[in-house]
Amino acid sequence: MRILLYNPDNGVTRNFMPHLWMFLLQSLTPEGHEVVLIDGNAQPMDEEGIARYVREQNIGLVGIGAMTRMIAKAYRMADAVRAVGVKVVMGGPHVTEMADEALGRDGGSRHADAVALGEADETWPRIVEDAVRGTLKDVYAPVDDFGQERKPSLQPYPEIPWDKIKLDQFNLLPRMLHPLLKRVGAGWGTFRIIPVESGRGCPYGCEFCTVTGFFGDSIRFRTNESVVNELLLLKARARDEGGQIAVFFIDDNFAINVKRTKSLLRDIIAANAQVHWVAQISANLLRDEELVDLIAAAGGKWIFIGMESIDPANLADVKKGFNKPGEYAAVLDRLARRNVFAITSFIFGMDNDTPGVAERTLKEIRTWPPGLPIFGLMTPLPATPLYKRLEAAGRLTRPKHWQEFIPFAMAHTPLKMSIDEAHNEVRIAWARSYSPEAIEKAVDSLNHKPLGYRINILIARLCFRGIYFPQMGRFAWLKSIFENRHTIFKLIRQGFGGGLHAAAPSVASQPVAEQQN
Ligand code: B12
Ligand code: SF4
Repeated sequence: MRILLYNPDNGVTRNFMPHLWMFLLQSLTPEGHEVVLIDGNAQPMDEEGIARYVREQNIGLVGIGAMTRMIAKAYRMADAVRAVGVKVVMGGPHVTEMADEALGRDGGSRHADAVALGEADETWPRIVEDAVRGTLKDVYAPVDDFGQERKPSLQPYPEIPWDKIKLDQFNLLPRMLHPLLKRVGAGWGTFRIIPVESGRGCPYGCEFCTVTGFFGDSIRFRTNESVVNELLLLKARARDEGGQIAVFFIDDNFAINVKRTKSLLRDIIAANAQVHWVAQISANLLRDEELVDLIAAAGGKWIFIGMESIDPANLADVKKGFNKPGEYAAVLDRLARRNVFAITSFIFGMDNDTPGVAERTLKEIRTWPPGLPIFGLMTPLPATPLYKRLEAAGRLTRPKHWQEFIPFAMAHTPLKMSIDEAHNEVRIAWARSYSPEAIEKAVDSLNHKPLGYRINILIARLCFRGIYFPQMGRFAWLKSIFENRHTIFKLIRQGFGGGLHAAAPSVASQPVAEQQN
């Protein structure tokens, strides 16, 4: 059977990396079937397009995975596939919580023939076999023989054949940057960010988050060896094709067990398996100097930190009191001293937020080393404790907000400001953080570092700007490049002035050096 795994786009932002679930399920598909992957972020497709594809390519089963944010599109695509008589199975965090919605048991129309609840590593092979036999069930739950929920072990972990998978659609380098990047060194034909997981689960249970409910509060890890081998495979691929590969460790808290993280990082270093990587780590775990030393030595370049708020009352409200705003600056300095920078994520519209929260937050951020701040709005995702609390209090203004996804729009009223005020705060935060002046300042603040770091932060800022300001088309990109021309020309002048080759390997250039070893 030919199986299509499809991940919809949200129509607003482009994901910068493919989704791991597709590669994982592809690797877990029983032999004898062919699996095709389409990520709507890289290959945009509409309902007509998917129906045609399924017919022309003789697809026998379509698997669709989606976050809440893309679920409306996912349902429309599923409907189009079912309309041509092909079965659809859906999985992922949204339908796990809203299986009745997907199956049309809540009074709405049916979108999926089957739903895979939770982690599907062990149920997927069964789903495929049932689909072949024509005996698909409505619901597949990860349970043992006694009906008890079973979380798949990550030992063993399937080998994802990164050396063979076609990744053309995920090259992130715009052509217009080629002349500048060529100056950085050979090996810049492609640049891809690949998702890798080293463990699953998070015990913290923050109120707005689905992770503890979905993956559980006990953490399961892959073996160090399996992670190291995956990195070596990716590194070899980048070398063979004269390109760059960076890794996003998608673990929700990569250092949740510090002892184990240190041992993994030591093994990565010992195997010379360093690639540049990003990981999510909560601020409280970054107090450990030795951990940060190892992060830097093992290739860590960007750490995503869910700071959420600079207000301890807000943090306590959402059960994230382990975040201590008083130590944010020290944590970021500790990282920056090792040339590791942070993606700092904030949520506005929390219950203790008042108008002016954006500028108050930005004032703090301006005292930190340059990084990539991102701002979102408090969103009640289905089945989270936050959703339940707001629903019980009658505060949800759009209880089924996912049925009509609007980016950066609240679905409940915060306590101390209006919805419009919250929207305005997010707009201010993005506009002031990603204005050409702010970008120039961030780039200039790294003047004492090698040029590669400055190029890196410029490109990253231009890309991150697109999370809020529509930047999907060529024209939008050209406009953004025009607005930032001073900073871009400054770097080009420095690059062609010879400064670049004198520079030590940097965020941007180091993998080239490593990969040529
Ligand atoms: C990496 C990641 C991202 C990446 C993008 C996704 C990518 N390209 O990988 C980035 C950083 C860009 C991102 C952004 C956002 N993310 Co995010 N992200 C994650 C993260 C950390 C890992 C995803 C992952 O690969 N997991 C590992 C795989 C193996 O698990 P999985 O995807 O769930 O797949 C398993 C099952 O669900 C199932 N399955 C999944 N799909 C399918 C399909 C079929 C057919 C079947 C049978 C089974 C199946 O089988 C898989 C194997 O067991 C998750 C948290 C988490 N731990 O999952 C959050 C998570 C998915 N993100 C979330 C959110 C909210 C967001 C944002 C909206 C945040 C924000 N406020 O801006 C944005 C939106 C992005 C967008 N473009 O629309 C939520 C989604 C909750 C929800 N109900 O939708 C999660 C769960 C985290 C959370 N805090 O709750 N994210
Ligand atoms: S927000 Fe992060 S730390 Fe909190 S429960 Fe979710 S994954 Fe864990």
